[in-house]
Amino acid sequence: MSVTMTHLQNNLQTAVTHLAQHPATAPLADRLNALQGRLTTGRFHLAVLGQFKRGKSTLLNAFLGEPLLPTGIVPVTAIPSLIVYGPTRQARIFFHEGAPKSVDLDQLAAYITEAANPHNQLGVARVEVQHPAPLLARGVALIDTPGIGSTLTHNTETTLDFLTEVDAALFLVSADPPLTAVELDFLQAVRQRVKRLFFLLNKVDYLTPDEQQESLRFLENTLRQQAALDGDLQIFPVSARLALEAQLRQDKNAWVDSGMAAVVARLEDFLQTEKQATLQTAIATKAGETIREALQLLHTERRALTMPLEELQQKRCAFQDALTAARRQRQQAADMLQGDQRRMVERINQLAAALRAEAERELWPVVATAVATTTNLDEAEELAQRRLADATETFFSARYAPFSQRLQTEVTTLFATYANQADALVNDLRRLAADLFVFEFVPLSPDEPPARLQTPYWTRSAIMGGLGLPISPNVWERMLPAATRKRRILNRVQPLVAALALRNTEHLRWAVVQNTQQALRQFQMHLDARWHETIEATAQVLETAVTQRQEHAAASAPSLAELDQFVDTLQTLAQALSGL
Ligand SMILES: Nc1nc2c(ncn2[C@@H]2O[C@H](COP(=O)(O)OP(=O)(O)OP(=O)(O)O)[C@@H](O)[C@H]2O)c(=O)[nH]1
Ligand SMILES: [Mg+2]
Repeated sequence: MSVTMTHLQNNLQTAVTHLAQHPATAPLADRLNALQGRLTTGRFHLAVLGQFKRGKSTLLNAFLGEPLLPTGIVPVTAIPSLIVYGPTRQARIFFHEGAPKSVDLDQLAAYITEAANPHNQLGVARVEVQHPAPLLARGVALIDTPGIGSTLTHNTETTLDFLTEVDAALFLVSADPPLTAVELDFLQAVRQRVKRLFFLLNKVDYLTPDEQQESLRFLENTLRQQAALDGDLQIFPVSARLALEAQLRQDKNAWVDSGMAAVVARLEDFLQTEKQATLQTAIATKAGETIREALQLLHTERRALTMPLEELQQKRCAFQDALTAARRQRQQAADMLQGDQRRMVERINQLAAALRAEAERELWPVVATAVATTTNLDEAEELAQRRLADATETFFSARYAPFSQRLQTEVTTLFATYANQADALVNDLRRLAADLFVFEFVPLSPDEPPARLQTPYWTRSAIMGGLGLPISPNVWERMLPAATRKRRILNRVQPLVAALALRNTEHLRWAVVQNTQQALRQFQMHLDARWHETIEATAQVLETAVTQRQEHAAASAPSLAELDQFVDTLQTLAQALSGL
């Protein structure tokens, strides 16, 4: 762990302990706690992704230096497993319902393999394994995922659902067979969610040096042309199997030959430069601000305890009046936000309806042309369905990202307006408190509310969705004139066009509506928390001071001395954080 990281964690811990002990600042301790949580569990999630049987679990075993995760020649991994740093080897199983359970590592297979836990009948949500491997000590969680694209489609779904939790990924392919269409589809879905990808060509022990070069060239070209990847595209050739063997024999040369030394070096460099720095700076800044906020509450409290009681009561009234007006404005803003949310859902529905109509317009001619131009009427219906499937895929794969990006822009703009209003309201009251109780006013920096919409992914199954109709031109139909037969075929395929257009737009619409509503709930919660931690807390400080003063004629000396000491501690902490 880096020096900065240790300092930051220590400072945060000290601040949490202090803030939690004082009534006025206790809610701010919760905020710091959350930041601390992000720093520790803000563990970097590095997943291994790929089609079934590409060697994902074997690769992770090579990282760990022992055959810990089950591997095999049939689809094996059924549950995502997070491997995190821990001094002892053990696993915790988390279920969709009920309490988690600790088990020995040799029992892992009973929970995470398709054979022992078919269709996840045990209801396992995820598994967390602790292991002392050095790479993990850098605050990275390695994640084994179920392979996609096998006949066990629930495994694909599990992995797709898990993508939101992935920060960066090793995308594993191998040469036999080379990159498939399913993998390319999957890669598209992954790229919408995961910003940083490393490509690994596994099982190179099967290849001669020439074949390996050819494979790498093919992979690079395919990625550039079909997945539109550009820039520096580094693909690491590795043999996970040889790497694991090298680890077990502790053979350094064989480890280098397996290609894994290069992968680990790249990952370490990446974790060092890109990951930690960003996370730490963000957290130190936020923590500094939280502490300054606490200082403002303490200044208010200190003045309230020392000014003449009559003056304090006047100032409390002035603050209360402003607070009542501000609470009304907040309520109005919350109502307007609800209204805007309803309007946004209506807009999403309109956009989806337009997309559906456009899909039908574009897809129908594909079917009509296929039937009109075919020379073999016996195969016309099947041909029309195939062309329709391809055209549907092309149409929707091009539309998904722009559709949700457009809404992302709208949501971000909408939230920015409300966040600015809320910032202004909070700062007005803070300024008033500063004026009334005579201390320097430092405005809170503009808030960055959570506004991320998740981009929905499309899958072939959502696109095709088992809508194909049985095709068996019967003997009777074969005797009809060609024009009549064509008309009958078109009549049968037409509902399929409408159904595919509906099903796909509905899939997209539903995902976007859910995302928008969730983003909005988070946003409102975020605004509420900020308001309570600053403004309602100030009001509370004044109430308490008045009560305290009425009960004892003057503020007691020890309580003032304690406050002063608290202020000193927080000032030192704020300074330490700004230096990180
Ligand atoms: N020759 C060779 N075989 C490998 C290599 N890596 C993995 N394998 C073999 O490939 C098969 C599949 O490996 P797994 O690690 O289970 O693959 P997976 O991607 O985790 O599979 P799922 O969990 O089912 O998606 C096993 O028989 C491994 O021994 C390699 O580098 N070279
Ligand atoms: Mg596996």
